[in-house]
Amino acid sequence: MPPSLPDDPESTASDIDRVYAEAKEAISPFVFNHQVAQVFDDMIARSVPGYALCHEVLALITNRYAQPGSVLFDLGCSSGTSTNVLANSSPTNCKVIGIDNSQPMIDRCQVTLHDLIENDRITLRCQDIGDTDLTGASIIVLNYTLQFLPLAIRDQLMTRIYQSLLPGGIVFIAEKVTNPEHAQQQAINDLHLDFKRQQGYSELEIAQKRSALEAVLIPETETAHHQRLTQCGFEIPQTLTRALNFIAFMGQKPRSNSKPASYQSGLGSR
Ligand code: GEK
Repeated sequence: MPPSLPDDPESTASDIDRVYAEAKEAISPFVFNHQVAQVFDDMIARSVPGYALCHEVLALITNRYAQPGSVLFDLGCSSGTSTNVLANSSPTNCKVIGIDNSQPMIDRCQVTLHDLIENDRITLRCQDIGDTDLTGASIIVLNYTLQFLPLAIRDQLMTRIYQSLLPGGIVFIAEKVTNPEHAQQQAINDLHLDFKRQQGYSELEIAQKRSALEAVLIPETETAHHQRLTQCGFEIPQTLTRALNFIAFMGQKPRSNSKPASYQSGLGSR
């Protein structure tokens, strides 16, 4: 079944993901190049179950935890969906910064977020996350980005995020995850394939993209993510959304000498 055009009346056929639609002689590792940037919004919405829900929850988190006058980072901002949520859900004196090391993605983002950039609400930087100074942040977002970083640097990055956040600051992360139980992993993987078929991807597209992502997207277990946050010192690491093998979770840096106020006030309420 060919992919149908999304509901957005402004989208055109050139915005539809056909990157792996034709048979390729050899599959090279996936990169965020111009071709991907052009169709990115369609690609991610049709590949990641729960993508919209993750951003709805990010809006709630930003609304509650963004600290006035602080910095909010979107690491691996791509076309700016999460960056946009940060800007629209935070006090106007917060500085929102989107970081991505792909120039084509930053170019795409610049178009999507044009008005907010013009109004100095958002700054974009084409930069590696490893080179980004995160000082003064009250929220740091890594939506579907950590999975693309080498495993060996993930602990170190999360420690730096913890150290850079203001007291009470939040790290919000969305990831594809694996299940250590083989049967469960198989079942959830099959459902993810069904999701992609339902979104109009052909068997060829699914197979070629999977092969391109093989050594590039390295998922971990939900437990490994929670343990890493706890080891860094984050309180209440918890999963907020789940759709098949994709989750979004958060951790909070403690406010000095006390549990987070929101945690205390939430007790006993319903
Ligand atoms: C969304 N958050 O739509 N430094 C900077 N950027 C990087 C690095 C790095 N070391 N490695 C990868 N990226 C978005 C989706 S996509 C996820 C994020 C996906 C960037 C990369 O260029 C790409 O734009 C992004 O991280 C990952 O909510 O495509 O599944």
